[in-house]
Amino acid sequence: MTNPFSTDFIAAHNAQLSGALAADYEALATTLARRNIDVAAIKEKAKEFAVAIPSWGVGTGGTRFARFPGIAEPRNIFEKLEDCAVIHQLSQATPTVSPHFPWDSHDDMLAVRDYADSLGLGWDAINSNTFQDQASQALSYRFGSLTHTDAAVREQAIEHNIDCIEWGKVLGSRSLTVWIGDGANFPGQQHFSRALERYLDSTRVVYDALPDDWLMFLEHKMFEPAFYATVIQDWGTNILCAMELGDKARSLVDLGHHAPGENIEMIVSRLIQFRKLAGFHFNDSKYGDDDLDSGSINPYQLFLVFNELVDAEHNRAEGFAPAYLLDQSHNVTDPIESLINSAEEVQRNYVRALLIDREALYGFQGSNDALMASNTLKLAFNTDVSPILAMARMEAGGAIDPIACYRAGNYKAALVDARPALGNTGSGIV
Ligand code: PSV
Ligand code: MN
Repeated sequence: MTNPFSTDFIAAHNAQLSGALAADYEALATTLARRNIDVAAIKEKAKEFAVAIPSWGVGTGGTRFARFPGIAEPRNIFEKLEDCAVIHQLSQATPTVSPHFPWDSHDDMLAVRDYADSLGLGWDAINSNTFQDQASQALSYRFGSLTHTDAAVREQAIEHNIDCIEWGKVLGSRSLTVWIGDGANFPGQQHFSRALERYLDSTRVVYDALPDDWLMFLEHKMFEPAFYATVIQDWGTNILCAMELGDKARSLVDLGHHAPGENIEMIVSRLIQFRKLAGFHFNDSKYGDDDLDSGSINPYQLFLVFNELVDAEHNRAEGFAPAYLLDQSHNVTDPIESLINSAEEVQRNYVRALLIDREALYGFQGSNDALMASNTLKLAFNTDVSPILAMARMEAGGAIDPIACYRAGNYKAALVDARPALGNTGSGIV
């Protein structure tokens, strides 16, 4: 592996920027002190923040029409881990990887775990995939998987999820995320309640196979690949299923899986209130499940989501420990750069939400001062917390300017020969 990002390399890069950073950080500390906020305490919280990298996110994504691969794409789980390690080294915000099976399958999962260990990476939620057919599989998921009308197809999908749990045990994961593409493309095609009953019957078997200390994350999505109706279409169906299954089942919120304009932060609040929030697949969207970089389209929405999360932290909501994961598709950027940027954007909105004067907000809510309640949020959102993020990163061993440092390392250019093109330029999801 060619990894130019040694501690010395990063430190030398930081040396050019640390003087300006110290000045910016001090100026921000003064501003925040006037608001009774201790910048050092916020910086420590920033250091504790982590978001998992989706293994599928380090390859170039594609739309239904085309894929334009970048150079030196990772070709297997080992190379994906190498790219994830670079992202974490520079950002110091992404210590874990969320793998997707069978995309990341390998004969020797112990070797995969050892390799991640050697790179300083851990594991987050395992993802199953019964939304595509694999060359080796006996029965097709064309008309569904866990909800298929044919019991044999359902059994095959259940088995795959149980295999995922086994692989996850080897890696040291503690959660399984289940997203299915099952649904209908035509009105009348599917009996809604029978399909949902089949889903519950299938997921109950998977749920029962979970180790005691594991959680099952159910993921909803209102459309695609089924364009008329999906079986687990929204957070309502999701939480009903999670309640049916039991304590270990929670609802995962992928920001792109809702109707345009939906109040996602309110969904988050409801899931927290009923102790059913699994966590997030962070990304951004303009029209649908666009899987764009986090914070690139609607950063205020991301901030409002974190307002709810920090509120729960503040009030010490029982059992509150959501999983933070990215789930993006990078079509025109180097995925490493997009993931570094996105991790920072998610962290940025967490830190901004920490700046909200919560007691003042509760006061304005109580006195129905709508304008000042909104302004209280805006004051935090409009604060440029970049110096806190950069200082936290530098102190943790990361780069003050991770994108500039990454570009200075010429990482991908140096890997072109070692990682020849896959030749897959067709359409396709990741
Ligand atoms: C589906 O659109 C999804 O959001 C699910 O999380 C999948 O596992 C992921 O994308 C990867 O394609
Ligand atoms: Mn997702």
